[in-house]
Amino acid sequence: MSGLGGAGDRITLSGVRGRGFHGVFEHEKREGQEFVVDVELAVDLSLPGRTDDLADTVNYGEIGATVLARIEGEPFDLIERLAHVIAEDALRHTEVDEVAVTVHKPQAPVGVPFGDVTVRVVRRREPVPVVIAVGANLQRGEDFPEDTLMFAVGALSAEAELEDAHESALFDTAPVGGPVGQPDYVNAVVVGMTTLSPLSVLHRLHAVERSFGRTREVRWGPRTLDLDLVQYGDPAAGTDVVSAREALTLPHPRAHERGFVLVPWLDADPDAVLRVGTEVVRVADLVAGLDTGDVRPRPDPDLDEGP
Ligand code: PH2
Ligand code: MG
Ligand code: MG
Repeated sequence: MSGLGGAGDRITLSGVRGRGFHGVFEHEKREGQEFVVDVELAVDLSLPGRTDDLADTVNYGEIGATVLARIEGEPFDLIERLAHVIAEDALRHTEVDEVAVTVHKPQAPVGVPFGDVTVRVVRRREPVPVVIAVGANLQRGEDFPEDTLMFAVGALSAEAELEDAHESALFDTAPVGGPVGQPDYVNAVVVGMTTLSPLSVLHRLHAVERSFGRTREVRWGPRTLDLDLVQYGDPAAGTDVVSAREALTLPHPRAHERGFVLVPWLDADPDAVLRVGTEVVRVADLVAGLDTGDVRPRPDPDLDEGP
């Protein structure tokens, strides 16, 4: 379980101080006073722990600068509001799963001798839809690719904390790219809602891949399990995340031209839309414009095949 309630990874920056003009009273807006802010971020730190690369984590210097800008910026009546906007700023970082912000106002006009007054808010992301493409074309021990796929779909919903998850039918697909002669793939798409950050979803997918024996091999080569994050958020509502970072490329740069992603996705969600550059297009329209002869629904094993 991620988040500030559990035992997960954290980045904490405390005691960021500056002069602000927040307060209900006219003299507070005129003269200003000191505000002190603590920020606690729930962030999966396993990747930067391995890579030693600042690009894989949240730069606490950046957090500090935005906090100070909020302290010194537009005056609010309430420190509740100041804490809220600082929390929203923090959640814009694609690594942050949850944030707690404490605002101290030690010189507040309380009317009695006092030590400190604080508000603390804890904020998670609003649930957003995610689209995950699943593929396999190697047998894993006793398990055929279609078995691996079915197990993986179950593990995925739990691991990526998906709500309302549902999956497409399975499709047999001809390999696209990679070494010649690799076996056909079985592909499916899972859609669901998550409150995890985009980067956490990606890390959870890699964890599921590893737990199914996947090691990182040749690009586009055969694999026991491949989980790709196709889209995070809803482009129709403008909540989708667009990212060109090496560690997180969103939306998936080739999804719009891949029948083995689009056909199962349409099966899972007939109303699906995908951002392609600056446009938001219906997956149904993309599928209609493709030659999908290489993407065949698998015969449903539950269907009676007759005498
Ligand atoms: N995945 C690839 C490369 N090629 N071809 C098909 N048909 N299905 C896949 O899932 C697939 C592929 C790289 O991830
Ligand atoms: Mg892939
Ligand atoms: Mg992949």
